[in-house]
Amino acid sequence: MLRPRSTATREKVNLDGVWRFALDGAAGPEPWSGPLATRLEAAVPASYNDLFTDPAIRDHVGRVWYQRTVRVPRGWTNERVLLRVDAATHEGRVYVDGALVAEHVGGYTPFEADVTDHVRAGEEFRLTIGVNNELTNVTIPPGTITVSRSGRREQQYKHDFYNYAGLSRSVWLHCVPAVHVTDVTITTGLDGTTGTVGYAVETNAPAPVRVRALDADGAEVAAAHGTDGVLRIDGATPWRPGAAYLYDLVVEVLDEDGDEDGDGVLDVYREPFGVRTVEVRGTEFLINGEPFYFTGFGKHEDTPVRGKGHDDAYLVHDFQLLEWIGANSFRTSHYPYAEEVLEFADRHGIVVVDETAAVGLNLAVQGGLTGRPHDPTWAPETFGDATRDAHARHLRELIARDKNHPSVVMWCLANEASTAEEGAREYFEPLVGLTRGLDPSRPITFTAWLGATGGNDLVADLFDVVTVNRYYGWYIANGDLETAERYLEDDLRAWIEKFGKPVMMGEYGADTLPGLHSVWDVPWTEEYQRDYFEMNHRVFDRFDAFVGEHVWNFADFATSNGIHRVDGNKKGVFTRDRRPKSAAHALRARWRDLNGRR
Ligand code: GCB
Repeated sequence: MLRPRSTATREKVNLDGVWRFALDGAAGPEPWSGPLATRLEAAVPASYNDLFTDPAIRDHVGRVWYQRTVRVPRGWTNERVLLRVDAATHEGRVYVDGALVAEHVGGYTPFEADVTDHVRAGEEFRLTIGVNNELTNVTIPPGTITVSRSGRREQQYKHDFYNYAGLSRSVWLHCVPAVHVTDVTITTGLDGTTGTVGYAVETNAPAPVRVRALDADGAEVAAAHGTDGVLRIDGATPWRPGAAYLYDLVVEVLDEDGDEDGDGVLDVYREPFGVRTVEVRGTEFLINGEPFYFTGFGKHEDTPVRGKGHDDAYLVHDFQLLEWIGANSFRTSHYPYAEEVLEFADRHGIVVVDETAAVGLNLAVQGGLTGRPHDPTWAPETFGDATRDAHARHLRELIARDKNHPSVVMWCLANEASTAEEGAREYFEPLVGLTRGLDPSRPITFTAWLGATGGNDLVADLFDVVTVNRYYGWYIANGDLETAERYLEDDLRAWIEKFGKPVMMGEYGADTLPGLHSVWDVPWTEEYQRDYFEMNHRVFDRFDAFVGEHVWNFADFATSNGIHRVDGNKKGVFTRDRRPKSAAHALRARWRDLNGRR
C-alpha cells in the first residue's frame, strides 16, 4: 500500500493530536452517531494504556473510541479523498459521521478508505474510530480471552511484551486525482556498475505511464514509458549498509496524448529506492555480492507513557544509539514497525529484518515450563486453517507495505512458533510459498525457539537463513556460563551441520538491573550480562557459517504482569529511558571492531 505523499497532484493533512476518547459502553450504544459523550482525551499517535491513571482503561479488554472533527481542505473539490490509518491495534472501525467506511483486522499494518462520497471540500465531518485490542486464536498475534473468578474479562497471550493498543501511529486525510497510481513495485539489481531497476506500476484506470529515476541531487538518470519495465542506471551508486544512497522513482500518469503538449500529467507519485542486491549463497548472506555479518538487536516499539506510539524523538535517538554502539541492523521483533522507522533506516543505511506479528504460535512453551502435557499447537481448535489464513493476510499486507525499502533485506515469518511439533510443516509450507511468490527478491527466515533444535525442527529447510533464539546462561544453566557455553556450541553446531545454511542468533540476552554489581557470576548484575555476551561471542566466532548476532533486547520494555518479570523485561542493553548498562560498552568495542574489519 502506497504511503500518502505530497506531490504536484496530491496533498495530505495529518490528523495527529488530541482526540476525544472513551471506553466502549461508556459512550452510548452508537458512539459514532454524535459527539462522543466523554471528558477524556487521548493523544494520537500513542497507545492509550499508560496515558490514564484509571486501571479500568489500562486493563480494558475490548473496544475503545476515538473521535475528532476534520475539515476537508476547500481546494479538494475534484479530488478523491482518502482516509488512512497507519495502525489501529488490533482491529479498527472507521466512521465518517454516521457511515462505516472501513474495517480492518491486524494492529501493525495500515488501511485506508475512499471517503469522497461522504465528505465535501471545505466542510467539516466527524471522524470516529473504534479500536479493539482483543486477541484470539484467529488473530495475529494470537491470544485467548478468559473470565476470572471475580468476573473480569482478561486477555491472555503467549508473548511477554505488554498488549499496548490504540491509534499508535498517524492518521491521515489525503487526496489523489481521479486517475491515479495505486501501486508501485521496485526491484533492483547490479550488473557490473550498472544498476537495474525493475518497476511495475498499477493505476486505478488504464492510462499512459511515464517513469523517471532521479539521483540524490534530483538529476534524471533514466526514464521510460509504460507500466512495467527495467531502467538502467549507468555508474549507479549502490545502497550499502552504513552508506545509504537513495534514488527517487517519479511515476507519472499521463493524459491520452501522453503529455505531448507538456500539460497532461494527471498524477505524480514519488517512491524512494536504493539500488542493492540481497542473496544467500551457501552459508553466506550477501548484500551487493559482499558477505554481511549482522550486528544489532531485536527491538520493540516501546517507550514510557506512549507505549507503542510512534515518536520521532525516540526514532532519532534510537538510531543514534545504534550507530554509537556499532549496530548495523535490527529485527522488527515482534511486529512490523511504523513506516517512519523503515524510511529512517533506508536513509541511514541500517539493515532491517522485517518480522510479522506472528509471535506466540506455540503451546509447547507452556508444556516445557510446567512439565504438563500441552494442547497441540497445530490443530483446528488451536491454530488451524483460519489462523493460517489470518497469517497469510498479514504477510500480504506487510509485503505490500514494505516491499520497496532497501533497508529490508529479509522477511521473518514468525517468532518462536512451535516448529518441532507435528503439523508445523503443513502450517508453514504454504506461507513460505506465498512469501516467495509475493517477493522472490528477498531471503526468508523464522526464529527457532529453544525446543526446536537442529535434530527435531521440521521447517528450517524451507527457509534461507536459520535464526535461533537461545538463552543458555539465562533460562538454562542460569549463573553457570561454563555449562552454558557447551550447550550453546553443541546446539549451533547441530543446526549448521544439518542444514548447511547461514545461521544467525536472533535473540540472546540476560535480565540486568542497572547498578547491581558483583565480582562473581551473579545473574541480574551488570557484569553477568557482559560476561554472558562474551561467552556467546566466543562460541559464535568458532563457526564460519555464522552470519550475525542480534542481542535481546535493545532496551528494557514493558511486559504484562507476571512472576517472571519485575517492572518489565530487563534484558535491554539500554534502560527503557535509553541509558547504557555496562554491557553496552563491551558490545560497542566488539561491534565497532567487527564492522571495521568486515
Ligand atoms: C523470547 C521471546 C521474546 C522474549 C524473550 C525473553 O524467546 O522471543 O519475546 O521477550 O524470550 O526475554 O524471555
